[in-house]
Amino acid sequence: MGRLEALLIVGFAACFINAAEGPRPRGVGPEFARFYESTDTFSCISSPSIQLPISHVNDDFCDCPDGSDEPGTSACAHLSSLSPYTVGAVPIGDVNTTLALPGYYCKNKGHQPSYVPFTNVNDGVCDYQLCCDGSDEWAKVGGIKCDDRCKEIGKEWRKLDEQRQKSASNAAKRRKELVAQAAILRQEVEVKIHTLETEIQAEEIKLKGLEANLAEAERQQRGKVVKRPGSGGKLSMLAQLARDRIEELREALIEVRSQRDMSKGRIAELEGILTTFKEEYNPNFNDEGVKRAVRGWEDYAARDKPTIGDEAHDRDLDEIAKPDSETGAIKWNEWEEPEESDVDVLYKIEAYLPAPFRDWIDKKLRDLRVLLIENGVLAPSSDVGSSKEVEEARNALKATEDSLKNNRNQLNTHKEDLEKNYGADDVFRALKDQCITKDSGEYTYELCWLGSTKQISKKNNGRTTMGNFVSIDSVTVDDEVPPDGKGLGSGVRVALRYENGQHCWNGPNRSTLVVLACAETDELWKITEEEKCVYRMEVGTPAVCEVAEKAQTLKDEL
Ligand code: MAN
Repeated sequence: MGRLEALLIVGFAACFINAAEGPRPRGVGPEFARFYESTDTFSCISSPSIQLPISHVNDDFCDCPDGSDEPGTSACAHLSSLSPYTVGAVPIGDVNTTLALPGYYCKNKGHQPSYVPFTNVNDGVCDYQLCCDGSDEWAKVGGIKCDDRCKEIGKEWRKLDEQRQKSASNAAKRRKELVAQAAILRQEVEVKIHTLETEIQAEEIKLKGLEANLAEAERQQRGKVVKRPGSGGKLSMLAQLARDRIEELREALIEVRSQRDMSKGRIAELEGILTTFKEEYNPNFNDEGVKRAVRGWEDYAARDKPTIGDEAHDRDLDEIAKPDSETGAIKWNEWEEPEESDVDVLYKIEAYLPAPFRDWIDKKLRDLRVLLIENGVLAPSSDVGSSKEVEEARNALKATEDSLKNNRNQLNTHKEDLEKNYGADDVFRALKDQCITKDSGEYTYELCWLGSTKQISKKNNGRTTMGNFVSIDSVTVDDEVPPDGKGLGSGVRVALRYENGQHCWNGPNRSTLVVLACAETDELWKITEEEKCVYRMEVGTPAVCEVAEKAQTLKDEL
């Protein structure tokens, strides 16, 4: 709208005062009313030394360097950073030329009051979004008439606002639950650390004992008299020898019997052949060799035949060939004495001593032998390490060492975990490893909290890692929030960085920036591939609700 034209329309009348709101000129919000109280002069807000007659307020001519004399017109709109003709923020000497007012104040009765940029005042367009009462077009430039729609807009807004508030309160409640869950999980880690520390302490003490045990067992082993493994006293040795010998004979008997049976069969076969031969040969044929053979056979057949293995004899042999363990003929175990001590072998004096004294002597003699070996007087036993005691001591030590190592590793892992950044109030601890998904195009996208992001092909189910969680960060965004509220809005937002995903052909390793905004439930709203293999996920979650509020408050304070 032309400046002169506006001047004509506005005239002095533009200075109309809204009686219901108290005496303040058009376009002035209540928080600035005090600057406009005088009825004769007006002092520019940022430069009070510049004083104007009251008639200059809203006369559609920009007098004050900060535009404060034109709260209800667009005369000073050129000072706004939104204006293409901005001269604002350009200091003229000491004078501040930044707009002193946030905009044109729309009272919006029945809805929320708000400020409209000065550039929008009397521009011939109804700005119902900010000025539902239509007062921004009070001059009716070009015949435009903006009806007051605050009643309906306010009603709709209140309905939505109620939903928003309900949703925000649910989200805040959910966040509280997450924080409480996270606190329990943290406590569990702390308890684990405490338990592990106690276990480790006990194991360290135990280890020292076991090391000493092993050293002593090895020391004793070095001092042992070397004996044939398994040997005991003389009687025991004799029993062992007899047992072995009998076993040898038993096996030989079975073998001889089997050979006898075979020979018996062959003799019967041969006798059958010769019997037939004698019956069938031709005596008229004068063959001296044949006649001699027949005579020999007749002599053989006439002799008393020895009995080779009649049934009774065979039964006896069967009995004899049975092992002692089966027949119980000799109970060898009863003849085998427990292993004798080294002292038994060295000296037999203990046989005459009472048991406790004998043990004492035994120990002393062992110690003496060890001492002699350690001082090079006696040669050590060559089979150190083979005794049951050493083996057991070594196994016990190894088991405790392994357990200690494992416990120390676990302790470190838990301690590191407590140091990790899980976001404000540790909240992401409660979400860790949970995943959410969204279908988009040819893929299903997956976000696992503090885990990885993935692209899953709908065609072949192939999974491509788009990044592994690295850090919690924050980014500044400036997005419109869609009517369903599933958008980032504007301000500082918590962001999770996922890097080092699968390598992209002819490109970088895949990475994802996950930007979070407050929502009632965890939901993947939008996935974009900003550059080749560089992804961005916009995600709603209650986990950041208070954080969003805090960030916003901080921003406002700044
Ligand atoms: C796959 C997907 C895409 C990516 C290309 C790069 O098709 O991971 O997101 O752009 O590989 O070759």
